Amino acid sequence: MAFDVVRILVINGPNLNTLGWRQPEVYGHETLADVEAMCKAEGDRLGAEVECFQSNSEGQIVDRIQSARGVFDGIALNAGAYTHTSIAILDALLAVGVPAVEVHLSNVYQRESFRHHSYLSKAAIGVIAGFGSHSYILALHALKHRLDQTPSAQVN
Ligand code: DHK
Repeated sequence: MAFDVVRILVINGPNLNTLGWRQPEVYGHETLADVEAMCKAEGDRLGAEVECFQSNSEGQIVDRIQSARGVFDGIALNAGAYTHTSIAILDALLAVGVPAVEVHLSNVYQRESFRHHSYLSKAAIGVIAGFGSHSYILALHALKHRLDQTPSAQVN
């Protein structure tokens, strides 16, 4: 679906509301509000309207992904620990067909082995991990680039 202004939904999952004080050596010192403000500012630079959503609840994340259909052109998703467990979020991404980039602050491949598998990568156009809050900025650029190449990227 093509829009004059590209609309990107940034979704953060469980425990990402604790950014700033949660394991700062892993996740950095910026708060979720800082990250969301960075995403909106980068969206302005890119000519993209960025909306942000966070939930600790798997069902609410599924609901938000479903409601993106026909409204958003792209999704940047850090599903937190649900990345490694949630077939429901995978199914929601596959159902809506909105191009999604999987985002992680940390380099999950340097961490515990249970973080090495993602259920969501199958539905993502790409994965960005390990750049701290800059991972989100890279995801916005990747989505904008993809959407500029294929304005009708939504597939169903
Ligand atoms: C965030 C989480 O909350 C973890 O459960 C993931 C991810 C990694 C991140 O790096 O942003 O394993």
